[in-house]
Amino acid sequence: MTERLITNARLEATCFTPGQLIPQGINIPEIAVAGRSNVGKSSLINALLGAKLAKTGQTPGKTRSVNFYRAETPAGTFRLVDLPGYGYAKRSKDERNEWQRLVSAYMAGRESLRLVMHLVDFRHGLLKNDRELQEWIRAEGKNIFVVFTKADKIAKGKWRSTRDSYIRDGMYSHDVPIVTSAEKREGFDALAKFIVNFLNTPQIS
Ligand SMILES: Nc1nc2c(ncn2[C@@H]2O[C@H](COP(=O)(O)OP(=O)(O)OP(=O)(O)O)[C@@H](O)[C@H]2O)c(=O)[nH]1
Ligand SMILES: [Mg+2]
Repeated sequence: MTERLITNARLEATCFTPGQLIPQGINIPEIAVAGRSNVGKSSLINALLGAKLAKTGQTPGKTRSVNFYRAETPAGTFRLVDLPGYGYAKRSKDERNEWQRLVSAYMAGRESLRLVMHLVDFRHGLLKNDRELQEWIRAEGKNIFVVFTKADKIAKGKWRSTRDSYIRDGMYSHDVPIVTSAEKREGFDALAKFIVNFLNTPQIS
């Protein structure tokens, strides 16, 4: 195991309504984690931060709030933002609107939001509602980076060809997607490196 690049992680705020969202910090870049319900957003955050801070669960719809985690890197302080899951079929239309209202309120005018990590289940690739999510994030003017989850469900010898076939199918991603498994703790050194490099790159706007 290489030395940890992301340290001193802590939960900063849990926000259930737009009114509870905390203001952006001066010089504190934010990276949000989005994706379908149950794809493994909270598990990935715990693995990346090296601490069990986010609640995970087997039933989709575990995270209902926008959760802000603050951590240190060699590139400075940043926030990782856990978003509620998208597209949970059993949710009512009202709840879906609620998701959109909360997440829109978070993204609107959020200049410190540098990147949305879009988590995609490695077994399925981008499904219809993943593509809708990508279009929506793009319309909000945000950068997307795809990270695959639950790779332990696919034989390791097939990781590269599987990833390449998803890339060929097309997607928005700032860079070549990283393949991870929170269960087996794989891919997180690469992901932490990506984040530090990304934070070190001056923003062009
Ligand atoms: N096999 C496997 N299971 C995983 C992995 N990551 C997460 N899971 C499981 O998937 C389920 C959902 O994980 P969460 O991290 O709560 O997912 P989430 O995207 O935060 O879900 P919501 O908050 O409901 O949107 C849990 O039962 C996890 O244990 C992984 O890498 N491999
Ligand atoms: Mg969650």
